[in-house]
Amino acid sequence: MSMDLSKISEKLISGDVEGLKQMTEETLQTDVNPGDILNQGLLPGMDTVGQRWKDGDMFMPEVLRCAKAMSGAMDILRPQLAEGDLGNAGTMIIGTVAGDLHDIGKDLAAMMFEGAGYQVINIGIDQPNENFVKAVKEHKPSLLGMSALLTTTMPRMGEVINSLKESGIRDQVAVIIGGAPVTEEFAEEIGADLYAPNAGSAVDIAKEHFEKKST
Ligand code: B1M
Repeated sequence: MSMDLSKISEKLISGDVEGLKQMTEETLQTDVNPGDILNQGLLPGMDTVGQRWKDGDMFMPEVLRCAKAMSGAMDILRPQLAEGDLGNAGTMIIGTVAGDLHDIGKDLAAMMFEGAGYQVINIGIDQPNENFVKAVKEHKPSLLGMSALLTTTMPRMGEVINSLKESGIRDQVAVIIGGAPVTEEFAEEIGADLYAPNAGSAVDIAKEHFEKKST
C-alpha cells in the first residue's frame, strides 16, 4: 500500500501536536517504512516551517508548536528507526553557556537541527565550559552549537573555543553560535566558524559551511 506522506507534513505544519502523534502511530501500523515517515513526511514539513518563519509568514508561537509536534512524532519514531534513517547530517552538541538559564532559542535551534537529520545531543542550560569540551571529546560531533542570551555570559563562548584549542580538538568540530546579543562580528572575534541570527537559518548556514568544505 502506498501512502501519501504529505499528510504528515501538513499535520506538522498545522502544529497539531496530538494529531501528528496519532497520525505517526497509525502510519507506523501500515507497511510504511519509518525512515520514509521521517524523510518524506516530517523533514519536508519542518523545511516548510523553517522557510515560512524566515519569510515572516509564521510567528514564534506557531513555530514552537510545530517544533513540539516534530519532537512528539520523533519520540514515537526514534525507537523504530534504523540508525541510518536518522539522516547522515552528523552529530551535533548544543547547549547554553555557563551562568545562562535561557533555553527557548537553544531548544528551537536544537529542534531545527534534529528536523534536518542531525543527531542532536542537547546538553542543556548553564553548562560549564568543560562540559562542552567533554561532550566534543566523547561524541565527536561535526557541529558544536552554543547559545547565550546575556551580554555577561557571551564571553564563555570564546573560552570554550580556547579550551577546544588547548585540548587539540578545535579542528575536529565546526562551532556555531547564536542568541539575541550575539553578532557576526562577535563570532569572528572569538573564532567561531558560524553565526546564526535565528534558529531557522542556522541549519542552512551549517549546510552551506559543510558543502563549501567538501568542495
Ligand atoms: Co531573561 N533576559 N533574564 N529571562 N529574557 C533577556 C535575554 C533580556 C534581553 C531581557 C531584557 O532585559 N530586555 C535580558 C538580557 C540583557 C542583556 O544581557 N543584554 C535578560 C535578563 C537581564 C535576565 C535576568 C538577568 C533577569 C533577572 O533575573 N534580573 C535573568 C538571568 C537568568 C540567567 O540566565 N542567569 C533572566 C531570566 C529569564 C527567565 C528565566 C525569566 C526567562 C528564560 C526562560 C527560558 O529560557 N526557559 C527569560 C526570558 C524569557 C527572556 C526574554 C524575555 C525572552 C528570551 C527568549 O526566550 N526569546 C529576553 C528578552 C528578549 O530576548 N526579547 C530576556 C525567544 C527566543 C526564541 O529567542 O533566545 O533570542 P532567542 O533565540 C533566537 C535567536 O537568538 C537564535 O534563534 C532563536 C530563534 O530565532 N538562537 C540561536 C538562540 N540560540 C541559538 C543557537 C544557535 C543558533 C541560533 O546555534 C547554536
